[in-house]
Amino acid sequence: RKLNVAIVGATGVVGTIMRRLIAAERGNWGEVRLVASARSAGKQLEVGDEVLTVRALDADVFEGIDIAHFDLPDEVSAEWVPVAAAKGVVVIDKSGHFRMDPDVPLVCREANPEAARVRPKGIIANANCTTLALIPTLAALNEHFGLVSMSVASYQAASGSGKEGLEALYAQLAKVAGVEGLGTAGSDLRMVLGEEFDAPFGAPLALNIVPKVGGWKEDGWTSEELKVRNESRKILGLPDLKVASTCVRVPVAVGHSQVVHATFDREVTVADAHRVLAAAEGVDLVDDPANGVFPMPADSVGKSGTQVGRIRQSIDFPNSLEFFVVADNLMKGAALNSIETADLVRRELEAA
Ligand code: 2RA
Repeated sequence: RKLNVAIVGATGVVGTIMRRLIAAERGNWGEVRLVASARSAGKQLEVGDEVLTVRALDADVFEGIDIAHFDLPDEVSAEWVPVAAAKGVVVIDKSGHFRMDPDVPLVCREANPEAARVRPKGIIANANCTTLALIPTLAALNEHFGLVSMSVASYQAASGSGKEGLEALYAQLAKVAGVEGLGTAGSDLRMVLGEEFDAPFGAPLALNIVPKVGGWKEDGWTSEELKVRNESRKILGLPDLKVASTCVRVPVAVGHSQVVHATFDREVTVADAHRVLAAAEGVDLVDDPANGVFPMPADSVGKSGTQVGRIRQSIDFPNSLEFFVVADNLMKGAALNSIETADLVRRELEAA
């Protein structure tokens, strides 16, 4: 029989992409079930040509489901993922709640596909979008050159904060458009936007950048910066990887970019890196400086591959590379990675 799949959190920006990706592989599945909060229950949503009615999240909604994709706030996942898993559903959870649990694999198929088979709690975690943008490139380079450390600075899109973030950015852009000289004198930007536009980024995003993504943690780090470090270590199987990270929100709709300084245990030339990355799964090499070709968030939207370019051998550190990575944060950073992990599980269950 064909397996049945649920999308839990089907109405958000990631849920919309999940429905599109499931529609593209509809033939692989029996029933597709859409689940959301009670507020959205009864809504009619499309999955390809089908119109499905959204069901409310409750214990009964998992009856007959084999694999469930969860895209819910951390505290809601913490409560409901175990409910689904207890019913024998394999859950692929995008929240941060289970990622660092030693009994929950954190899977990115370009790095550790085999980890998806070992899931003592019936739960597989999907990493944070910023981490996932890096992993395909890092996994390939690590396999060939031995990754020792990395320093990362991110340029993260507003949609990382979901529908609310995207709508706030568009509202701010509409407000600042055409205001001559705005942002050049005193605090005029803050006055035009008004305090209400501080949400959800903690500061204006139009004509600005915000060097804080996620919540504050100890010693001035943010949750996002710690996720890049801890999740990269776990997925790459490098518990001692040295990582420094600074995460920044920029006025971009979709596409998380990162500047990376990565150090390896041997010398790596640009030609070496090109050879490896041109053949790497999940990586699009976009690096032709002579012709002005480099990755940008505007070109990453909707793409399955992570885009990497501006690769340089560090002038003062021959074992280090500088490069620029961009990924659609809603695709590889969220929906696509979850779909790819589900594909690993589906093949395993079908072969059993
Ligand atoms: C962000 N990484 O961009 C977060 C979302 N998971 O805000």
